[in-house]
Amino acid sequence: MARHLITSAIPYINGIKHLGNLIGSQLPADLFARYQRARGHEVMFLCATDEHGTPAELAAAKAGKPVDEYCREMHAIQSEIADGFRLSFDHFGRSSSPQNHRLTQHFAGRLAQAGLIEEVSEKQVYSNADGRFLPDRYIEGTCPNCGYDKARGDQCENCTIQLNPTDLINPRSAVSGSSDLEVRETKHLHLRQSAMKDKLDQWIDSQVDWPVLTTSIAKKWLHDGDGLQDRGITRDLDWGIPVKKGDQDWPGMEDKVFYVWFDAPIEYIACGGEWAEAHGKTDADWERWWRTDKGADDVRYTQFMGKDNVPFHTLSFPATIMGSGEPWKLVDYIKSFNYLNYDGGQFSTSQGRGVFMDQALEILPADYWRWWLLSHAPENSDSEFTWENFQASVNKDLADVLGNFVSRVTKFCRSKFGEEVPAGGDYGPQEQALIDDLTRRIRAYEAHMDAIEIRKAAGELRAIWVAGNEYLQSAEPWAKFKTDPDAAAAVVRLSLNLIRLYAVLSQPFIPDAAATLMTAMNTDDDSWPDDVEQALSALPAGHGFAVPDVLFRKITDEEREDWQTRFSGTRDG
Ligand code: B3M
Ligand code: ZN
Repeated sequence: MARHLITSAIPYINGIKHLGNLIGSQLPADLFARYQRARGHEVMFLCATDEHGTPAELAAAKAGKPVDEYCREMHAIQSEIADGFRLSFDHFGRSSSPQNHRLTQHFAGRLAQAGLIEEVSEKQVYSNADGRFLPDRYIEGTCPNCGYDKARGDQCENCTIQLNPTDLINPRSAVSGSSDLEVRETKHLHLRQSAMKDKLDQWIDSQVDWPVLTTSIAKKWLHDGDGLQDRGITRDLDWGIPVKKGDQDWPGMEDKVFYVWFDAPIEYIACGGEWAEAHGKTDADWERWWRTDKGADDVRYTQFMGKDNVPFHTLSFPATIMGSGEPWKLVDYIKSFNYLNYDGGQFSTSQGRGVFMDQALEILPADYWRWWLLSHAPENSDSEFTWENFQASVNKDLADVLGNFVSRVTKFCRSKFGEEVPAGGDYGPQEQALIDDLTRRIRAYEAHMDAIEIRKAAGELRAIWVAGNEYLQSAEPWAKFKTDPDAAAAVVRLSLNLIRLYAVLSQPFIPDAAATLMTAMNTDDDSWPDDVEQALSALPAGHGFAVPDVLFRKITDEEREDWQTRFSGTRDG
């Protein structure tokens, strides 16, 4: 039994995520976690909400709520939606947890001891009226480029030009509106990533099996321009993890918090501690996943994320871990994704464009979305969601192929033999050919799943469903029944067993349908088909079953048009 530690990029707290976010990390991570569990391996699957930084503060202000209350509520909402999509996290934590506060401060202390943190004096805008330094995006003014009067200190949203706060004409505080601003000196902490450049470079080079998307992004950041830059890891915000060295105060850092991207990946580890606390476990129980001196040396750690998150996971976070000089588990494999586009444009949270996770579940059950998203995962290039394609895939793959097979077999059996697996007849050459074909295909499916080649795995699973349909079509139990009922019984017995096999193989993709099939087949034998012939006799003659309700319904043209219109604009808030 192998041990798999799996993390998904942790979604920002500011609002409900769209389907592009879902397929960019959480859903593929769930597929992999479910698959490894189904193969009998031990899995620790962790995710959390990313609760710090300006987006959280701004979203809370917009909602008119204190930021801690806003985060608590949004965490509960995101957690419920994750359940709705059947994301099988062992724990869905929060980056604002006490565990993450302690661990983030601990790492900062270790990095400081190792000489990897530098205090840098910077000039920054201070607001007298607010009594605080303002982060760049908390300063508003007129854009020097296009004249837009609500440009932010980091960027003008109107013409997209990158700005410095001092570029703005008539700058004012976005917090209070006050224009009583001045530039003052203040100290910030920088993580000396440049000092670790060679070590990181070697480490990336040793990852021979990583996807090109992952390594090419890391290499670009290591070598392009002036190479790997040191990174500011502190911010002037109220909400966040106070800057300390372990449990010691850090002189000069009293009003500052850590930068969100410093503490967010550390939450992967802290989440293990939250899991232990939530389940009445000990520190040793989570440390055996995360510390190579405490049992994690035989753990395989896989991370899932969108491509924009790759630099932080290939460089900054490993720099934090390596720099600490402590035996924390480093990632073994990073699976990264391109973007999913929406109907001729981009999904956008800020513009409310596309389909959001809560809306998706309002119109169709999770499995419909899971199947489409996973079978169209943006692995090798960006991919696009269109309603036509969604309708076609669901109707064909799920309803016509899988659903139809289940319905035909169970109904035919009920009408001719009753609701139990029929006895009589032996498997002949046609059955043997099917078993051989399925054996080859299942081995290929496993190989794709092990390699996290999601589209290929989905394609193979679809082919496995098709093989059953083709077998049934050519074995013709309905014709055989008239002349040789025993031969028909053998076909039906094999086909009912195929339904159980399909449930086991399909569970990582479509868990609810798989559960429905297992219940209908009246079995909890979910053992993996290492031996296909054996797997196809798991349900013996005389074993009772029930005809399930329609497994997948078809999406009608009216529905498709209706949804197309409903989701063509933008969502408010
Ligand atoms: N919250 C960005 C994102 O959701 C960020 C990921 C953090 S992973 C440590 O895409
Ligand atoms: Zn502008």
